[in-house]
Amino acid sequence: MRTSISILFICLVSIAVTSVSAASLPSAPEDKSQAADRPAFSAEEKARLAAEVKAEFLHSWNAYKKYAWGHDGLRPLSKSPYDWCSEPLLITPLDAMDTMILMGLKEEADSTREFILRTLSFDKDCYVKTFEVTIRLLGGLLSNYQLTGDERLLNLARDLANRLLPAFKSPTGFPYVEVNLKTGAVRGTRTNPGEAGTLIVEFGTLSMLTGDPSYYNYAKNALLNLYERRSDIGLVGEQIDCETGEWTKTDSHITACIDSYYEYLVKGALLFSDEDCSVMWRDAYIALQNYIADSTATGLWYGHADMTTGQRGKTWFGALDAFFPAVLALAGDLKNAADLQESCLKMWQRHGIEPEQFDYVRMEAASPRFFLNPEIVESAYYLYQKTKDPRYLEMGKIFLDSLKTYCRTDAGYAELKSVVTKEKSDRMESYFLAETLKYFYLLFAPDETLDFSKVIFNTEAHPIRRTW
Ligand code: DMJ
Repeated sequence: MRTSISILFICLVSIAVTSVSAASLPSAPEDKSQAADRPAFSAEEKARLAAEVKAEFLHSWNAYKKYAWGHDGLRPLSKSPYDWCSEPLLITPLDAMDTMILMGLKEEADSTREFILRTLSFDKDCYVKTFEVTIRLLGGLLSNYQLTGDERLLNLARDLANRLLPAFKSPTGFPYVEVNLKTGAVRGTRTNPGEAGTLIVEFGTLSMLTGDPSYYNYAKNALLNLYERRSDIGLVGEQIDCETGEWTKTDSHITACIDSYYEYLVKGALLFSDEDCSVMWRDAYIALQNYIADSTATGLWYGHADMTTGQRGKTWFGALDAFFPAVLALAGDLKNAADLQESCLKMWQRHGIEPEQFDYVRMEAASPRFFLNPEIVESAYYLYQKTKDPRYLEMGKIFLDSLKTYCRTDAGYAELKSVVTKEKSDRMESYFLAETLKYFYLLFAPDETLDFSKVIFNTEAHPIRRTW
């Protein structure tokens, strides 16, 4: 057994720190890049692009209101709604609400909030994914509570979290994949680091806002237990059983099933000054640089390797993996963040839009679907905030133009079955409004729209302010 980090019961003392500090994270050398050599984007051009994004948000939101109001999401081709369970959980309105606030759509945000508070009850006999509901609904409630001061949102957040807590009652402390919101029954033992390790921003914030440390401790315990089960070379796999604690898939990478576990180590360290998260990130970062990072003739990528042997597996990277430049930038490694973002741009430009999975040796789509993902825009936004290099505004403009060209419909935006053929698929996920368009907007909008240095975004782009 490795040296264990003891579970620190958090001390809910109120400290007068309002900005999020990177002091506790190990940092790599910063690269100031060539920002000074690039032509600046004029304020007018930035304002024009921000207005364009806002118009696209309204186009998509109004389509949701017209064809799917009161439901979880919109099918833009059939102009019909979809729900996650037999009764709607208002996923799209709740996920999209803080984007409206940031875009200055106050009346729309206010009426959406009143509708949610009038309509939404979590007392539903319905199995939900612990991870998805945490990042979209709990994260959305907490950020909207902070943005509006409406205590009813915090009460709803607490009610939801209490209904999710039975998921954590596994022998390992890793949450079951699904939990029934009414009965507390759980199901799904095969979980992964992404789902088990992407909870501390939301549950930790709830602890800080309510004074009840139990939420933080459940999420932290899951992180510590993942760390305990890392391999001798410091990697985690992509599937683990929450009852036995055994790894059931040992492929290691930064894509789906692992991705945001790394993100929340960095964010947990920053948002809560949590030294354990800082240490766990430091060790993870070393292992990632040793075994997952891949410097090739086509650029810097992060591929696959076996968690036990470190042997290189697939040379695949994908749309979801494009969150990693943002994480590297947040953790202080601007050089690798910038290099990886250049690779992401190459992946995007190969087919005119990024695929779900991309073989970076063959430079071809390995899985050609596209789900309107935000990550590549998120990384452009973080890098722009950290460097002010207009290169990232240029990238954002390229991404926005492609999205409008290939995914826009007369009822919102549609996913693609294939980035090669550009055939559309009938779904617009709530994160398109919560994340993709929010990060586009923040990239182009004036810095005063949201002080980047004072918030930590959850993995669904809901900004959390450290008020404790
Ligand atoms: C979002 O729900 C979140 O960003 C999550 O962390 C990963 N997948 C989607 C968007 O691609």
